[in-house]
Formats: sequence, C-alpha cells, structure tokens
Amino acid sequence: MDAKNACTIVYFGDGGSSTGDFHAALNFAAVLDAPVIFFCRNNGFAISTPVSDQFRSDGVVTKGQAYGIRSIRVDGNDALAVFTAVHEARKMAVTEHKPILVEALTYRAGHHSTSDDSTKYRPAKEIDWWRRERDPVSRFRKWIEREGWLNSQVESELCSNIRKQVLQAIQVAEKQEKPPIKDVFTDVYDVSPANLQEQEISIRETIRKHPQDYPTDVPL
Ligand SMILES: Cc1ncc(C[n+]2csc(CCOP(=O)(O)OP(=O)(O)O)c2C)c(N)n1
Repeated sequence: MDAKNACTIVYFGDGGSSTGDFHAALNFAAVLDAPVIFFCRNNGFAISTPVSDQFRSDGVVTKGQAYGIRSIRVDGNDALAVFTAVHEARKMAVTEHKPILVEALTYRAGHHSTSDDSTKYRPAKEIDWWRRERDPVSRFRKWIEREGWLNSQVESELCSNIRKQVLQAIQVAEKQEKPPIKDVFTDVYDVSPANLQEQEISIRETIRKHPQDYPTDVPL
C-alpha cells in the first residue's frame, strides 16, 4: 500500500467478530495505522446463534471504537447508506492511512446454507416481515423507479442484455484449460512449507493409484 492511493476492505459477519482473530486484527490495524476497512455484516445470527448469545456489547461498532478505530453503523438494507459510508471510509483510509470499521445492520432473510432450516431457531413471521418490509433490492428499485431511471421496458432490455453477456462469458470460461494440480500448492506461500509438500506428494500418489477417479481435463 506504500504511497499508493489504495486500501484493503475485509468482510465478515457478526459471528466473525466473536472470534479472537478479529480482536487481534483490529488491534494490529489500529497500532500499525493500516489502511483497512473492516466491513461487518451484522445479520443477527452466526448460523443459528443469535447476537444476544454471542456478545453483550452494543453490536460490533463499539468493538471498533474500543480499539481506537473510527467506527460507523449504517442501515445495511439501505444500498445508498452503505455506498456512502464505504465511500467515505475509503477516503479516510487512503488519505489518513488509518483503519475504519463499518457495521451494516441487516437480517439474513434466507437459511444459512442448504442444510439449514432457520425456522427452527427464529419465527417464520419474522423472516417474512424482513422479506416484505425491508428487502434492500425492492427498496433500491423503488428509489430508482421514482427517479425515473428504471421502468419495466428498461428492465427487461437490461436483463436480456446481461443474460447474453453472462452466457457468452460462461462459454469462454468453459473453454479455458483448468489450472494444473500444482496451483493448489503454490497459491499462498512463496516457499512451500513441509506440510504442504507432504500433501502434494500424497495427492500425486493417490492420483497415480486411482487414475480413473481423477478428472481427465485437469493437467497434472
Ligand atoms: C474457525 C471456524 N470455526 C467455525 C466455523 C463454522 N462456521 C461456519 S459459518 C459460521 C458462522 C459465521 O457467522 P457470521 O460470521 O455471522 O456469518 P454469517 O452467518 O452471517 O454468514 C461458523 C461458526 C468455521 N467455518 N471456521
């Protein structure tokens, strides 16, 4: 980042803010004056654990303040509020060379994953309310419609245009050669540590023993 007009943004959930690494990261960022935007999506749950069972602080914004980091809370379902907050946060991070924390208050209107049934730990009515009354996409749509920037004709043209672009991109991507197996091991470290070297030997040995189970379009 030295002398560059740049900063980093990291995204995490309320559950992430309940882990030790989060606290170490905030402290390091604060004392080292790292130009980082910590963006927390506080959707009220870490899978099924509500925030009331995770922490007693007033949300996540106060955790940033406790480490001497300027922190702001926004309505995470208001796209313009989120845009404005991140825009300002970036300016501060880049010009002042300091970290910023943004807490976006929101709600997970779907299940955590395909193996989750969130009605087991929260009322279906609550989920419906957020879907109906607070959906950020509907809110943003209403705003751009009111401004006269979107109507059903513009929308359908836009959708069919984008669909074509996506299909073309998929066709191009599918023709690309798959990355070779060695890339699995060279992606993170400059010098591969011993445990990764062992894993590479082990996977190559497994492929040698069971070639029929290894995809033919992935170079070795
Ligand atoms: C180190 C570690 N511990 C536990 C898990 C299991 N896990 C996956 S998602 C999750 C909850 C994350 O909660 P949050 O950060 O609020 O994200 P969200 O549920 O909003 O996606 C947990 C505990 C994990 N992936 N990694």
